Amino acid sequence: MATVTPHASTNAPAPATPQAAAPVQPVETTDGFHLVIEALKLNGIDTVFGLPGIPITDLTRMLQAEGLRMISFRHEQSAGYAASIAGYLTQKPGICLTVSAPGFLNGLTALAHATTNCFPMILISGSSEREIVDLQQGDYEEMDQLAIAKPVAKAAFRVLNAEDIGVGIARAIRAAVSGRPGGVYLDLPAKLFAQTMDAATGRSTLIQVVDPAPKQIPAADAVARALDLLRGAKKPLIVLGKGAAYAQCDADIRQLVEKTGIPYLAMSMAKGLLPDTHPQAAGAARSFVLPEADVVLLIGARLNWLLSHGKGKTWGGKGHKDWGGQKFIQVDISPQEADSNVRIDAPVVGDIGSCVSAMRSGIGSGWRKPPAEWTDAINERKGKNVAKMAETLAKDPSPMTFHSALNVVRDIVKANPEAMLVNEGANALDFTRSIVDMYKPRKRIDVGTWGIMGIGMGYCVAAAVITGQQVIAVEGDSAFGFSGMEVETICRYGLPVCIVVMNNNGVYRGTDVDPTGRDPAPTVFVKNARYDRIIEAFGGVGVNAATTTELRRAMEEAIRTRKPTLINAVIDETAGTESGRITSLNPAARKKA
Ligand code: ADP
Ligand code: TPW
Ligand code: MG
Repeated sequence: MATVTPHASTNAPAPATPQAAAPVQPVETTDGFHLVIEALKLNGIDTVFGLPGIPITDLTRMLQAEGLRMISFRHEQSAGYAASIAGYLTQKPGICLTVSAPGFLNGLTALAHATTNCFPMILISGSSEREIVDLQQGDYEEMDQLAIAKPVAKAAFRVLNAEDIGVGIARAIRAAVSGRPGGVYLDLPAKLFAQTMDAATGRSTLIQVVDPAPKQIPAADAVARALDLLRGAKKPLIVLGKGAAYAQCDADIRQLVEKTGIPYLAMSMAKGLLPDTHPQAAGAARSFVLPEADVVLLIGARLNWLLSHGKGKTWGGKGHKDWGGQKFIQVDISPQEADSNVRIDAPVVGDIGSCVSAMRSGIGSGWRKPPAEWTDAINERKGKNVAKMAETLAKDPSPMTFHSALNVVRDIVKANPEAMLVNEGANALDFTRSIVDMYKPRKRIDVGTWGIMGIGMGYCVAAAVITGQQVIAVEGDSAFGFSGMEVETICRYGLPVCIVVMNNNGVYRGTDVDPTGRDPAPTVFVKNARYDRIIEAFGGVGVNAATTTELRRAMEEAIRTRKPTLINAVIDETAGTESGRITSLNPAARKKA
């Protein structure tokens, strides 16, 4: 516990820096600042993502002085996204620290994103004087932040007294990581930081959370019901979602898949949980297996829009809302997830590690692999689709297309399977997901459940800081723009990040025109922009790549040197499609349908 000089009153402004106040007759006292830091440390939190300002500037300095990593961003949204993905990668809550009202609001999108994606994260924001805020007397950055955070957070807490900091942080940690993980808001009013107390008393108020994410063992009859269903299947299919990747029980999942011999689909961020080149991978035959399968085992994947809500034509239903006739088994930690879209015949509620290992033991040794008719049919489709794709990838047109550029990225990722891949955009996202194979778990991080733009650079920073691995980001030119200023952050911390901007001059395509001839069309950007020059302003390496040879050389060099690099990949502006793969979700397309 740090020793600080006592302040005249709890309202006294904090010293500008921890060093600034000369310790006159040090007394063993502590304050709100140090209690927050000690509580985080006590719970194994070693990194904070944020942006300084009143009232948390000194907290950011002290965090650093006390040995935590304080990663300082240019916009709170990026810091928040970084915290959310750090939570996903580590199973510990990612911490985002912001100032009051506007800083808090900038971080709020990421908090909502964490909750939506089931990532554990804590947004800690400083706030203004409660007495003034609640009477709406116009305080500096006045806002009732707790009330605003509640609807988008899994839980929200406020601490008013320094002796409650330990409880506040313990509750925030438990709420973030237990059960279905999510985003938690922790409101720390400015007054709290300067409150002092006797250090020994302060220490005794802190809580080291025991077993923050307790195992949840599935009921034996639920497991038996699921296995009975699976055993009777003629055309079984496993769908792995990012919950399965989050759970970090990779060997168990692999054994379950391989022991049963059931073909599987990996959702975007579950790619690499088993290598995409695995013989049971059915991704290349997705549109065949979804409508054909008779029993589907979902592991950590929700039947939301990304899986067409488990019904409609994708699943073999007659109309767009019709059930396709398949039975579902759903493994999930949330007991409320089952039946959210279609009937779940066998819910298995528990943590994925426990559920998968119970199922694995339950299948025993006499398990019959799925009928060859089913697996052969899948392999035939796969073979055809892979051959067709190989043909397209082998072309090397000028200018580059998404395919020819991504063929390079595909090779580079294959040669560097430990690298983290960050991905956002529309075409830049969809083509990367289908073209670039992943080989290891939790290496692909992307737009997630919302298909959100703006996660890019925040994810790059977190991925590099947390894993220490090379990061490769494949970014649409529009997507990149949402967080582009964070290339300064990447350069400042000297992170091994190679950003490839797939520059097709706009959102989806660069070809739209304003029918009146007055303005640029809403979807287009400055033609032939040189994104590579942005990073040069901060001492990073910028490369303009007009050919696949230039792109390959630049990526190889970035990985060899581990220097922050931004490659402007010049892509044919006519190559993309509207909304990438989700054109059908546009209202106009629906009207036509
Ligand atoms: P995807 O987008 O990859 O399909 P989703 O985000 O829709 O994945 O689904 C993830 C699911 O995983 C959520 O329903 C969540 O409750 C569940 N989940 C997350 N962590 C665990 C865990 N440790 N054990 C069990 N289920 C989990
Ligand atoms: C926060 C809507 C979805 S995809 C996209 C936007 C604006 C950009 C697509 O252009 P990009 O990719 O990145 O150049 P490409 O390869 O197709 O040209 N605001 C937020 N999130 C979303 N999803 C949008 C807007 C959108
Ligand atoms: Mg674009």
